[in-house]
Amino acid sequence: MSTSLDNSILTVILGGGKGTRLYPLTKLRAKPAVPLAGRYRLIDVPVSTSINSGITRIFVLTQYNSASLNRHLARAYQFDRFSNGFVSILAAEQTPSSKDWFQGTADAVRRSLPHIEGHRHRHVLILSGDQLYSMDYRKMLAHHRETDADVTLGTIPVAADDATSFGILKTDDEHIITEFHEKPDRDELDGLESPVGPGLEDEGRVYHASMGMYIFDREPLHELLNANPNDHDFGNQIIPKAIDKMRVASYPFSDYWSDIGTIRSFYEANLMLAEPEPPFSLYDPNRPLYTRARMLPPAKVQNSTVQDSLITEGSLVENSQISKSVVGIRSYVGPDTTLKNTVMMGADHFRWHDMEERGFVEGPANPGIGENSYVEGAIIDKNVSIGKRCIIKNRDNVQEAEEDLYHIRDGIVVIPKNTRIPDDTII
Ligand code: ADQ
Ligand code: ADP
Repeated sequence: MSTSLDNSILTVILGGGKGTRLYPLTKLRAKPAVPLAGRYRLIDVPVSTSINSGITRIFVLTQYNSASLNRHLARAYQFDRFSNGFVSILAAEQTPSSKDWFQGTADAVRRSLPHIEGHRHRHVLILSGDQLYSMDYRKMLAHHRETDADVTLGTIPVAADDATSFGILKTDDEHIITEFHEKPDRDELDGLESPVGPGLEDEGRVYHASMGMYIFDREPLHELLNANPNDHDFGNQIIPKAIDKMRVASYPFSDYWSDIGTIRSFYEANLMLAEPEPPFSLYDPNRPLYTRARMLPPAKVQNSTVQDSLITEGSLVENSQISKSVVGIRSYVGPDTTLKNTVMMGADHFRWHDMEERGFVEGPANPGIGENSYVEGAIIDKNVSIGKRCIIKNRDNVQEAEEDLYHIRDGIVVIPKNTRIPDDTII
C-alpha cells in the first residue's frame, strides 16, 4: 500500500437502508456487518479500499446501530494516536429536527453533514456499502481535479440487461455528463449507447452506468443538499439536479465490479472468491482486505476432499467432501458430510466449547454440520447447527419461501443465524 495520506478528502460509506434485499442475513445485524468470505464483513470492502487509497477518515452511515457492527469496527480499525484516521458509525438518530430514519441516500448524507463538518476537507467521497471491487480512489480524485468538476461519478460499462438497474449517462468529449437517466425502462435505452472499446462492444456493454460512487466538492454538496431538502435520493434527484447546474464528470472504470447487495449476488460473489483464478483477489499484497484480527488456530482438514474452496481459520473438517464452498471461522463439518456450492459463515464458539465456559451464549450448543448430511446451494449463517442425516438442497426447486427454519430467496436456501436444524430434516 502506498502510504501517502490525502487530508483533503473524507469518505462517507452508505451502509444500507432497511436491508430487505439481504434479508434474513440482516435480521439480526446491520447490513455492513454481514459476514463475507467466512472472515470479513461487507463493510471491510469499502473501508479497506479507502485506507488502501490513503483516505483514513471514514464515516459509515447506517439505519441502525447494531452491536455486531460496533464491535467489529471498534476491534478492526484502530489507528495510532499520531494519525488522524478513524472509522466512525453515524446511525439514523432522532434529533430535535428529525424523528425518523434516513429517508434515502442523500437524506443520510444531509443528516450527517453536522458530524462531517467537524473535520477539515475539500472533497467528500461517497461510496456504497454493498459492492465488491478494488479501486485507487486517488486516481478518481486526480481525474476530478483534472476535469475541474464539482461532482464526479464512478462509471462502468454495462449491457442492456443490466442497464435498467442503474443510472445511465452520456458524456461529452471531456467526460462531462450531459444526460442522466436513473434506472431507465428497457424501451428508453435507445440512443443511450456510448462509444466503448471493441472488447466491451462485443460483450454489448455499451451503456455507461453510475456505480453509485461520487466525489463532491464541499460547497456544491452543501448547496445541493440544503437547497433541495425534500430530495432524499442521489440517483433520482440530486445527481440529475447537479447535472443541470454544475460540472459533473464521469470517471470510467472497467475492472471487476459487482453489486453484493442481493442474496443471489452476495452468494455468487462469495463463491467467486473461492475460484482458482477469481476476478477479485483476496491475495493481493498491495491491496489487502482488512478485518478484525482474531487469535484463532489454523483450519484443520482430516481425511477429507476439498476442492476450490476457502476454509478459514479455526475450522475443523473431518471425513467430508467440500467443493466450491466457503467455510467460515470456527466451522465444524463432518463426519461423512458433503458441502457443495455453499457459503457457511462460521460460529462464535467452537463446537466442542463447553457451554458453561462460553462467555456469552447465542445459538445452539453444537454449531456446525453433523454426521452424514448433504448441503448444496445454501447460505448458512453464523452459529447454525445442522443435525445428522439432513439434506439441504432445495429439493423441490422452490424460488421463494419463508419457513421457521429456513428461507429460500432466488432459489438459494438461507438458514438464519442461530438456527438449529433437527436430525433428518430435508429441505
Ligand atoms: P441503488 O443501488 O438502487 O442505485 P440505493 O438503493 O439508493 O441505490 O443504494 C445505494 C447505496 O446506499 C447502497 O449501498 C445502500 O445500501 C445504501 N443506502 C440506501 N439507502 C440508505 C439509507 N437510507 N441510509 C444509508 N445507506 C443507504 C444507486 C444509484 C444508481 C447507481 C447504482 C449503482 O442511484 O444511479 O447506478 O447505485 O449500484
Ligand atoms: P466475529 O467472531 O465474526 O467477529 P462477533 O463480532 O459477533 O463475530 O463476535 C466476535 C466475538 O465477540 C465472538 O467470538 C464472541 O467472543 C464475542 N461476542 C459475540 N457476540 C457477543 C455478545 N452478544 N456479547 C458479548 N460478546 C459477544
